[in-house]
Amino acid sequence: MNLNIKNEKLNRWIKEVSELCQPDSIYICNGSKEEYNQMIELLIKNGGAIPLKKRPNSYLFRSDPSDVARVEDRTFISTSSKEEAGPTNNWLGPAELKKTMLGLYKGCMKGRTMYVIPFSMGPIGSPISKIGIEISDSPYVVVNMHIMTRVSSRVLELLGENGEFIPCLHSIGAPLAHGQKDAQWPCAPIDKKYISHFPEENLIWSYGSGYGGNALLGKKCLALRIASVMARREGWLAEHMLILRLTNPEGRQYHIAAAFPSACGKTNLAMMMPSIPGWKCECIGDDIAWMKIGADGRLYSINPENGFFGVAPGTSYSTNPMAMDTLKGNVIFTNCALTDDGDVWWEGMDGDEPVHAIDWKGRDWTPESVHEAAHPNARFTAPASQCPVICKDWEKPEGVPIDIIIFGGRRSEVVPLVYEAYNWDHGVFLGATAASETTAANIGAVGFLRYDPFAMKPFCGYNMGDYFQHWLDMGGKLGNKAPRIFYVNWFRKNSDGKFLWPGFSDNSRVLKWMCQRIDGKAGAQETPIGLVPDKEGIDLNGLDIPPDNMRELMMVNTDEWKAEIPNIEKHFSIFGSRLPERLKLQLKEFIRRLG
Ligand code: TSX
Ligand code: MN
Repeated sequence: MNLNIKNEKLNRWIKEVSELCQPDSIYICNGSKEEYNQMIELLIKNGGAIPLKKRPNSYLFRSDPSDVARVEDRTFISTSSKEEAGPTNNWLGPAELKKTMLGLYKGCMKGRTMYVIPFSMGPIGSPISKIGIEISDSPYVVVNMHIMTRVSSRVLELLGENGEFIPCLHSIGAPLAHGQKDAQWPCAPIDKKYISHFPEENLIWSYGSGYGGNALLGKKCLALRIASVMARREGWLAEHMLILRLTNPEGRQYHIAAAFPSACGKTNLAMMMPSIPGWKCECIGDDIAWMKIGADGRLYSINPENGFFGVAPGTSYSTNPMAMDTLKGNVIFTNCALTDDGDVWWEGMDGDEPVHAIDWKGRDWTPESVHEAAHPNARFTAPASQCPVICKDWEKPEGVPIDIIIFGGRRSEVVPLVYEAYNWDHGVFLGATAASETTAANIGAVGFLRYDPFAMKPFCGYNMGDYFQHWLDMGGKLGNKAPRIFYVNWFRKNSDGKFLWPGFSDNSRVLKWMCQRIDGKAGAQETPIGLVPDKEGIDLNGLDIPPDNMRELMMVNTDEWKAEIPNIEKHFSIFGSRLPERLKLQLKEFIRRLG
């Protein structure tokens, strides 16, 4: 077997995996358009891809009903000691986990082609980028990786003979016997699914699922879980953050990175169109930020991804027009509904519901149906380059300098629209205590407060206590060049249960206040929780919002915050001795300020 690959480690790994998984054939991907089209043709013939008449070069897939989301219960951080994985991760020892998974991988690609996918997270050749090689038996994974990462033979060239890469092994876990008819979405049952990370050897093993973050291993597995460990080792940050550039009417640019738990509208904010005249917003990324300290001592960020893997339901011209325009062609849709005229549809799209559609399970659907037409976690995979407001500098190898870091969550009560941290350590405290109320988009009970520190709970590849310490250490290195840290809540409600803040485009007013804070042009009031805008702080020009609403939005009720303290203490207690002293001090000072 001569695959014409110069990298010895890669050759050895391909040989090892093919002997283990026993595929019928091996194909090395080059990332070309022709390859994409060939793969799509194959998927139309055998893989359930439905071409969409209404959108050029766009296809709909329907997953198995058991394989519709990331599987956090089946996600493992496999370090030598459980302590290293920490209290927020599932842990299994490497020896045990590898033994189990080797058993599953044995012969798992029989009857299938094994694809070798060389990809770069970040612009190819950027000093912040990392190279991964995904081996997968799913052509659906290949086409999605083409959009979400930079798949290219140039990656293999860059690797050379001795270059380092992150091996990402993926199988759907559904070997085919001779003559056996393939399923439309082959995958393994839930108890056989494993999404495993071996951070001590920069290794990812995924088995049994073909969906999203379980299978497109460059995203959550590499760019967050493995990268977070590398980032601590190497002194940088791998974060679950959107990145945007805001430009004021004078042309001054501000770069913002923001972390929110799921169902808070991260993609909507990343592509937001400001409602205040003269301000411009451009998207750099909607999900992941890799941030390194540059030669000038500032924090520079790249988006390691090449596309958007966004939740479709709720996306519309009113919530996110720039996303809608991104989706006009060259898109893969998964688990959306199919309309009679050959387009996709989902709940929350603009206009009238279709009178008839085919739902995500392939059944007839009408507005009278009791089931949803699209799965709530239905997705689009679209090239970032197609976003009308993609920033011209989004692929700059050195990244953009971050001025502002935002944390946030969905809280119907207690938390004001916006406040600023007193200093870096206080900002880390805000990130570490970020919490959100669950919605129908989450699993489990609705309206229940869930702590999701830095929006990284499902994505931190090591002990989260150590992760907090790493953030504190980064503050020390950044000194007075550190970005300023803010906390936002777009979701506060009045006593009638109505949202107090219009959100969406009007969030630009909140971002403007942050920019003016940076420039020393906006005042703030000291409160026990942090710095809140002055009465005239937020630009409300052209917005019809009653002064009483603004008062309610900004209100800091000391008694309500005192009631949060036991929850924060309980949340912190799980980190035991790994909880940094500096965070304990922040909690103590917060309690003191509350009086
Ligand atoms: O994404 C949201 N953002 C950020 C936008 C840049 N959403 C959607 C969240 C689900 C993913 C929001 N929902 C936001 C928001 O700022 N705010 C709200 C709550 C809200 C919803 C509707 C209205 C106002 C607030 N107004 C009307 O329905 C007219
Ligand atoms: Mn995400």
